[in-house]
Amino acid sequence: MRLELLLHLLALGATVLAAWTPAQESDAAKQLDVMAQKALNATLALLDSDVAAAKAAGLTPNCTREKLRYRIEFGSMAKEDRKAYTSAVLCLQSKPGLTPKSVSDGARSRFDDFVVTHIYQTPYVHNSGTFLGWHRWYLWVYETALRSECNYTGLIPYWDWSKYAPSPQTSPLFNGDEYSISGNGKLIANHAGAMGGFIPAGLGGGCVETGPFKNMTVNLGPIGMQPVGPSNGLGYNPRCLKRDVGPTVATQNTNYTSVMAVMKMTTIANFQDLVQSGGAAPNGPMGIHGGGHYTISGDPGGDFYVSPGDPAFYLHHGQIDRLWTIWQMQDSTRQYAIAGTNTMNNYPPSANTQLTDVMNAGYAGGPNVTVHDVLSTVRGSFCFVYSRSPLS
Ligand SMILES: *[C@@H]1O[C@H](CO)[C@@H](O)[C@H](O)[C@H]1NC(C)=O
Ligand SMILES: *[C@@H]1O[C@H](CO)[C@@H](O)[C@H](O)[C@H]1NC(C)=O
Ligand SMILES: *[C@@H]1O[C@H](CO)[C@@H](O)[C@H](O)[C@H]1NC(C)=O
Ligand SMILES: *[C@@H]1O[C@H](CO)[C@@H](O)[C@H](O)[C@H]1NC(C)=O
Ligand SMILES: *[C@@H]1O[C@H](CO)[C@@H](O)[C@H](O)[C@H]1NC(C)=O
Ligand SMILES: *[C@@H]1O[C@H](CO)[C@@H](O)[C@H](O)[C@H]1NC(C)=O
Ligand SMILES: [Cu+2]
Repeated sequence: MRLELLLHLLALGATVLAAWTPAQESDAAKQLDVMAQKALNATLALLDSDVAAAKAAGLTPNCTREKLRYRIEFGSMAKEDRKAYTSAVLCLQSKPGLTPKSVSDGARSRFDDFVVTHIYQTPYVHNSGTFLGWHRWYLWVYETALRSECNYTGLIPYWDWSKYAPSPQTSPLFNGDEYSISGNGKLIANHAGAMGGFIPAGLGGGCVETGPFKNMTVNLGPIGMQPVGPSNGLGYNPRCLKRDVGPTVATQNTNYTSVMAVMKMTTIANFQDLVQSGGAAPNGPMGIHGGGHYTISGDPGGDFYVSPGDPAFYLHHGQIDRLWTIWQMQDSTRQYAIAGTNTMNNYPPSANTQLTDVMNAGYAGGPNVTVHDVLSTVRGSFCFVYSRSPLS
């Protein structure tokens, strides 16, 4: 995919971007808030009608207003709640994994089970018809593991990239205090950015030495970066967590203007394409998805396959999922809309994704689910909505 991204960047290189001012940023932020409010209202209305229909049929509804839970923006969570979240992730990293040695002999923990699953499924769940749905399911299985195996009582938080785009390294996520998800990597002077310098460098590049994950060992990979780890990246390769957080990628690819350009798409095909790549101006060539990933960068954060090995992954994908939810709830025809095929960029050529196609999260856990099962956050196994703060 490295070559594909390169070709994509070259194709878009000639695109002349308009000069966007901070005023446009605040306009875009307001538009997004209105969309989010509309989505929340529509979700609650859907929930109410489902509950009424279940009761009328003599059934017990799975999700109700009383059971509904909120995934909250990380910086808006109380400090002790942020700490409870990272403590639960550390717990998952300390528990023995379920992945057989034959599947990955490098996995060492329950946390690593998730990394292995992502490695195996990468060619099917990116630039494909299951990108959004599979990652929603994967996050939910992770959240469920934190709750059922590590006594976590909250939900996974999300990272509102745009809010912190001018300075992600000092945001509540990456400032390195005990309530963060650990700080930036140690600054390496004159280091190159990701993809051999193709991606602009951030303000770190070295090992993470502050915050809850400062002692964390990364066991798997690399795969999408050089040098590839033993057993094609599935072997044991203990090393420090590296990050290269900085404002360059964030301001150019994940600001409110970039996000709103995506949110204005009217078909699921255009929406998921623009999330994952430039597609059209004014969004940057790597898309808001690549933008969040390359704002973290480093190892394994900048690795297409192994990126869930950085705990920041799950907050980034929480925001992707949140934006999809908001987009879905603007119009009832979007709820069950899917597009795309079952392989990355349809290579090798594959069938169109169907609502009845089955997905799973491998040894990370959870049952098999259909694509249809994951298209509403208040149906099936789910009962959550995204919210800026604990109160709204
Ligand atoms: C959402 O619902 C609230 C409360 O019913 C209402 O005040 C608000 O105008 C609605 N917002 C949108 C964008 O529909
Ligand atoms: C979770 O709580 C139960 C009951 O209090 C306790 O037995 C168990 O050790 C806790 N597990 C973890 C991982 O803290
Ligand atoms: C990191 O490991 C050192 C040495 O084992 C220990 O003293 C320290 O408390 C650990 N820090 C964190 C944040 O876990
Ligand atoms: C926001 O991102 C767009 C690309 O999506 C870029 O052209 C613009 O300069 C950015 N705005 C700010 C204020 O950084
Ligand atoms: C999921 O389906 C596969 C076949 O596609 C099967 O091998 C596996 O056992 C199923 N897993 C669960 C948890 O039901
Ligand atoms: C509750 O969820 C289960 C599993 O997803 C499903 O089979 C069942 O139909 C749901 N019940 C209602 C009332 O929606
Ligand atoms: Cu992924």
